[in-house]
Amino acid sequence: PQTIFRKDYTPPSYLVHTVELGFDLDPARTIVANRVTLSRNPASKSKDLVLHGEEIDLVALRMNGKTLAPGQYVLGSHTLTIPKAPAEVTLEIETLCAPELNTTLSGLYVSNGSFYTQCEAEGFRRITYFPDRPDVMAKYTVMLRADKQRYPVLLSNGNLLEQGDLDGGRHYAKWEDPFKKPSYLFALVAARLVCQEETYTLKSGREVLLQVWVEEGNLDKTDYAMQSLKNSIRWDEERFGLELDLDRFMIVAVGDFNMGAMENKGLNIFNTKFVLANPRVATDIDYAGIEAVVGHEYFHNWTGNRVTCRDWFQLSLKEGLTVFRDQEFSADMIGTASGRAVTRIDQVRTLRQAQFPEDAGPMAHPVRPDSFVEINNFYTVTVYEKGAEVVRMYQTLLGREGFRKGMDLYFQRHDEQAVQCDDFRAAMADANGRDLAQFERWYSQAGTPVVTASTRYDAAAQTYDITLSQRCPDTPGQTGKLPFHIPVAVGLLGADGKDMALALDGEVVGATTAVLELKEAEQTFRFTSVREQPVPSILRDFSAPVVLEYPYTDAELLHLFRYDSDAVNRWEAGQRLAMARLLKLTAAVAQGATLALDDTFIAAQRAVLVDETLDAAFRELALVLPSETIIAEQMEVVDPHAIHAARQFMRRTIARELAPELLAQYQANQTPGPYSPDAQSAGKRGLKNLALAYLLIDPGSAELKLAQRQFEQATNMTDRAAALSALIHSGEDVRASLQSFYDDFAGEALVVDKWFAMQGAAPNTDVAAVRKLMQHPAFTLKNPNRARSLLFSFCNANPSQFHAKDGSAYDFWAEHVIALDALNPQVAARLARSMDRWRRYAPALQDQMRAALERVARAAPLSNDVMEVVSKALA
Ligand code: HT7
Ligand code: ZN
Repeated sequence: PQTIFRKDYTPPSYLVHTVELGFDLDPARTIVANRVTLSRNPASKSKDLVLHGEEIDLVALRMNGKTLAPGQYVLGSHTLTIPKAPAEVTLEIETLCAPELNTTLSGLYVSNGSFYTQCEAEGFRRITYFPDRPDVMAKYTVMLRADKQRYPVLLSNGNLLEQGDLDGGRHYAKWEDPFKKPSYLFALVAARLVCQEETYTLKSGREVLLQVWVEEGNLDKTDYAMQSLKNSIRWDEERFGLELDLDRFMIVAVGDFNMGAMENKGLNIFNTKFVLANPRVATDIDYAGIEAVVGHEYFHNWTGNRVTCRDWFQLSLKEGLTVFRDQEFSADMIGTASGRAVTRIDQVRTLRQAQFPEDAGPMAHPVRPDSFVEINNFYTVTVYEKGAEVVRMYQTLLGREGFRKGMDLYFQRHDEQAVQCDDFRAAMADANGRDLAQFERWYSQAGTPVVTASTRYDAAAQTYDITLSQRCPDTPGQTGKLPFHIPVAVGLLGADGKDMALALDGEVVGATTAVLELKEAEQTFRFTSVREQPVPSILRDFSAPVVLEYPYTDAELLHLFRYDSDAVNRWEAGQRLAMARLLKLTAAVAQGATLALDDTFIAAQRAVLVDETLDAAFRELALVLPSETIIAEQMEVVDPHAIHAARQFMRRTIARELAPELLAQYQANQTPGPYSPDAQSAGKRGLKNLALAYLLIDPGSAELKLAQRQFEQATNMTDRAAALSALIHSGEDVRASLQSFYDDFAGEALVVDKWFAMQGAAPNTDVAAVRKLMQHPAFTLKNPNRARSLLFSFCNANPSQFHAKDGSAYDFWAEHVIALDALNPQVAARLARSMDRWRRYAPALQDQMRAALERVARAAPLSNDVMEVVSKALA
């Protein structure tokens, strides 16, 4: 396969002005007529007009009114080229495709008998021949024709111009999008759907129509998505002064979808998982996900659609920025400072769980990658989540107002343009009169920087020096990294636990947190007028996506865990206390030594658990131990079985020592009355269900009864699923409960996904049990949500079974990467990533993992998607 390099970018040879698309929709044989006007791009040297096309049959091709003979164009396997085309061109292209055979879910496909599209990144070329690249922006008009009975709803981007009946039981709808857009934002839906709709008044007084389209039977699950959409519209007006630019905004839910959702202009298409919710079927986490994803796709309307990417290497320009915006939106929706902190802690956990490992593995890449084989492999936690951290650092460095000025300038300069990450950085710098040249390295250098701190208190001079140094590990293709520009937020705690007033080199800071700007390999910062030896709280609010090394003593960590006013670092102190012990326990398991946990740690956990001044949500987070994946990242040689045993020992000890307090919290955090997904109630349920999970680690009959009662009497899915999960993890025979859960929810696909996922992730589910579950009539590899629910949860969330010593789960993985690849390469390539960290495992496991990777690499045919992942893993 061919590698594409960022440095090889050349402007398109032709620019497109208008696109008129006509669809005669038929599952087996859809005819697409495409009339497109283009002119030669003065910025290009080439006169060859190159169009992309894949898996489509060319039926007719006319240029400026004349049919082109085969000698006048070159039809390659993925391109159609018209050499030396005239300066002004009108092309008329007719093609055929077979949506019902399209299992890749890219391009035009059929899901549950209806038509949907997915064009990002390169799906439009599976619909028609076109210069399918994001820097070609054009105005689209779309005519849809289809059988009226089977497809009563015909939707596309923008505004509905007209609709009516045709002969033969068919009907049509004509849509026009008033804005220029790249082809990846094109969408159509032809389906049997119903909608919840509302007229909404923007701050300017303009009225817009909002619609949420779902399959019949799901109209009782659209309220939260609609409310989230309205909240998103209002938030973007208030926080960024950005107004919805269309008269109509539609969300459509589809059951077969490769990712979370897609921001097509005016016609967002969503995975049902991020639309459908009512208390019976959706958990608190589902509700939070819906709010975040609805916000995310809506915010793309400006960050992504109005201003888009010049090329796919710039993906984080829209994705990092839009994730940051959705994170801020969710935090603002909670409203309280402690609620914001809880959302921030969740973001840090995601980074450590998924992004740090990616940044240290064979697929490591900069936020703005330099090369790729398959762009779909680069919709990654690095581009999204680390990209969001990079955007957040602008706000940390420039303040909220400075950040807003930068955003305003960005839109002023680049509206309706396709631009680069550098343009965003320039807007931030220019709007604030700042030099952000060094900040560029966050986009160009992969790897997680390590910041090491050391401190020195001089009692006589009343100074406190913090020396920060930085280094960044080598990553594939990148060695010898240069220093980053890192904002390090620092506070100093006194012996009374209070924040000290801060002065830096004699200058009063005016806040109890100072943002130190680390730009050199090593720098010392001097706090003055420091009257006592402080405990430093470094990297407050996780001010940069780095690993912080500081030789904290237990006493210092306990102090921070008890007092830090920065909730993120308060939580972090608890995680450090736990991690140090988990690593020792893991070593002890491996050596067969006796395991023990100190009373100090238990006492600290107890203190947080019962501290009623803290939000329940924070207490829950503080009590969740670092995951097995995060522990593994701390080890030179990973022994998944020792990690599992050590963590289980710690959980069991906490459960035993804190049993009365856990039971009391279980009872105190009940949420009687009608279900509400608000943060406070969700936090209480979270803490209560964490307590339940602990109580069920070594359950007696009383605990089992408690869980069984919650399972049977729950009035919402959060509590029901939590009870079932606790029962599964208890190791008791829960077949009857599993069956009754399935029987109750067999008609709810998203709940059946949960049912598979819970079993896939349970430490007593081995590969044989997974194979058996795959025989269940409800299981299919064809539906990505279902495949993810069982296979991904087993391969990614069940490390002690996935790394079974006989290697049987690795064989299972190889078999299913290959099987999935034949259906859906994007989903297969995601599963292939489960082996990324294989070189860190003990030799016996490594050998078997390599063999499994080689088996996949040898398989033929193999998609570019999977080939890129496994060959980079083996390189
Ligand atoms: N921008 C969207 C990306 C997306 C996507 C990419 C590749 C293949 C399928 C896809 N579905 C959606 C989603 C987003 O970030 O908003
Ligand atoms: Zn996005």
